[in-house]
Amino acid sequence: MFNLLWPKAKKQDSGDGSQSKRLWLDLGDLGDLVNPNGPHEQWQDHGLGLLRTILHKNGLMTDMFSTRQCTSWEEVERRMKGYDMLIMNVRSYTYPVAYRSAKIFKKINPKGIILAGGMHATVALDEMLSVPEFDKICQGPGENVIVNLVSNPDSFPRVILGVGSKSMAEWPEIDRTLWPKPASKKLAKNFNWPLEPECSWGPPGVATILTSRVCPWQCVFCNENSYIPNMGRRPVEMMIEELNRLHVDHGPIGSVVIHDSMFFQNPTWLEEWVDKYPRMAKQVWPYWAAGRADTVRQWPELFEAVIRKTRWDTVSIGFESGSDRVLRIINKECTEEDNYFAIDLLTKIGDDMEAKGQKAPVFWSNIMLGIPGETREDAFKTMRMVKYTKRILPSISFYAPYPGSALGNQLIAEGKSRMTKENYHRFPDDEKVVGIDYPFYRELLAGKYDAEVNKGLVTVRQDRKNYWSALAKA
Ligand code: B12
Ligand code: SF4
Repeated sequence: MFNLLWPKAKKQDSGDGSQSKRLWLDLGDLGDLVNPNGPHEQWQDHGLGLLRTILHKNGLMTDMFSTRQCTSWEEVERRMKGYDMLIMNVRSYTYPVAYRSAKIFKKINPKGIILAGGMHATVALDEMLSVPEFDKICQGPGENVIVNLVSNPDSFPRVILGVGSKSMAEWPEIDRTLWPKPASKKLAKNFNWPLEPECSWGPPGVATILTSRVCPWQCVFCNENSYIPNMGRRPVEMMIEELNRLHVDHGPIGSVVIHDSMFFQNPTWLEEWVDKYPRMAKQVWPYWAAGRADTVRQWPELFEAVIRKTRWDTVSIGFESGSDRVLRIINKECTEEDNYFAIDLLTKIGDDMEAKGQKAPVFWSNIMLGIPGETREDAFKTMRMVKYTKRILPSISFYAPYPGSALGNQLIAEGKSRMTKENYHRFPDDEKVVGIDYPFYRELLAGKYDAEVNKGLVTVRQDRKNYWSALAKA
């Protein structure tokens, strides 16, 4: 099937990977594959994996290294020497690194060409157009354009509209050995490359995988919808076969992370998953995957079946806020009631499983603070919801105005975004929006307002006082 979709291009003069003049640069903060800042910084890029797999299957070899494997910009510069093509998957959060890398590449390889694609090219084209170093900028999906673009870049205009597959069934399995390796002995020890390291969601080695692309909702802080046209989901059996193969070739797999933005959608697919995963997988590996509170409420029996029968042990839900006012501001299309319904249901299921000696599922609970328009009382309600949740791994972030999202675009236009091309990169307590009372939020997380938060609580299930360490990059 693969060759029909991506007709073989003639093998280029680059020969094998080691002599290749084409470089794919994996992007991320310096040092994150040496001595990482946190577990999620080590995860691999499926866009890079997919497109390099397609290129290599078509005889277009690329060398690759990661800025995450380097500890200085001098090292990046040294490793970039002698290439005539640089390819990058640019997301907004890696844009500063891509920008700097492009400048260095052109400085040392002035005749070289730079091909950039990825989320940021789609949502912030103007920003990338203003940087002359980006020779070709591809918006949207790249799987059906990458071969021609890399073989013959001069035949394309500067801005290219990408071409995607109709369904993820058409994607080849990623050759994971094309991903960057951990670059220190210490990190390599528990990394399980080309699987990925564990991050407290399940046992190592971790296999990350995608079953669906693009979420149909339109939360105003998220730019998912502005990005890739909807496409068919990866068939259940294909996904199980891939996991089985990974287990044999690179395993053992300890747990799986399903990186879909929205896993708990499309009941027909989920029913098939409930039926086949426990029967066909070499092991029923526990996994992390994302849902929404309203779909849990819409299909509670299905939710329960997925949890119990397929070991959906870490349930990521974008609760975002415990206040209807804020949920409306962000067009979450979920209510406080939906959130509490999902929390109560998982608690009930977890209590029952624990009583039977099984491991109870836990929420990976995504929470945002500092949304424009949020009042102190709204924020108290959100922390109240967090404290009410019995089994929770809280992931709290200060709202970040990403380009391409409705709210992000508006705040950027109003001059209220503090994210710049030198610093999209947000550390947990970075101040991202003008006019937000960040000192208040810091005190809230440090427990200073616990009396107010606890006041409205029927059941305090978390006696944790300080949520500072739950603050994640955003
Ligand atoms: C998995 C994932 C993660 C993982 C792993 C990230 C990683 N290392 O890859 C984790 C959990 C770590 C993560 C974290 C975050 N993420 Co994230 N993540 C995703 C997710 C769900 C899937 C990414 C993916 O693999 N997609 C599938 C691949 C195949 O697509 P792709 O990489 O875009 O590549 C395609 C095209 O872009 C194009 N392409 C790419 N490169 C090139 C190059 C050329 C030359 C061409 C022609 C084409 C091309 O072709 C590819 C195939 O179609 C996306 C949502 C999404 N649907 O993409 C969000 C997403 C990328 N994440 C996002 C955000 C905001 C974050 C966080 C900041 C969230 C947070 N609040 O913490 C953090 C930041 C992490 C950090 N390091 O700082 C945003 C990015 C917004 C933006 N404008 O860039 C997205 C789009 C979600 C969203 N809708 O808001 N994320
Ligand atoms: S925040 Fe989640 S539910 Fe909302 S549009 Fe983005 S991926 Fe979908």
